[in-house]
Amino acid sequence: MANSFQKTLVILKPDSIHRGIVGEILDRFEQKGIKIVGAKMIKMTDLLLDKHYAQHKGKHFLPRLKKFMKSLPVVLVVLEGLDVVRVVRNMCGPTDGKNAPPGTIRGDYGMSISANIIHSSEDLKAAKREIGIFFNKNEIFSYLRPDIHFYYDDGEI
Ligand code: 3AN
Repeated sequence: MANSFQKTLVILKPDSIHRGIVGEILDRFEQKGIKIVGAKMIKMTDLLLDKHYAQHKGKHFLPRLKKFMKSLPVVLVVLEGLDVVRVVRNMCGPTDGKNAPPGTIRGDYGMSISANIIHSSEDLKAAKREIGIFFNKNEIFSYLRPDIHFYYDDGEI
């Protein structure tokens, strides 16, 4: 596999669980040719959220966001693909569902800035950091999807 294949973290937030759209959202990634290489459901804790949202420390919305993120379990998924950090960010859309274009996950499913369905890592550095918060190395898998050749150009894989 080429070195430019990356991993990113998505978190399906409590509103995804409440609304029963976890499967639909994961289906979008699979249909795009992105591989699921790690997955688990957990209940968030203050410790995990303080690490994950370290860059938002002191922001006015953080206490409410943390309360929301602890309100139900979340589903954590590690995705793998070529340039996948950027591709997944684009698929999720801008933070506020009201401004997110149709066709993006936030644009298609939500109207909120705080309950906005899904988190995805902002860049490669964040992806590595965030995956390390939630996953041990032995919880991330390497396998071949036999259909992968249909999704990429020659020479990319
Ligand atoms: P994104 O998830 O689009 O990268 P960030 O990293 O700026 O957005 O914010 C992290 C999370 O904090 C968002 N997903 C959203 O749930 C929440 N958030 C961000 N800005 C606001 C805001 N102004 N009001 C309420 N919640 C916010």
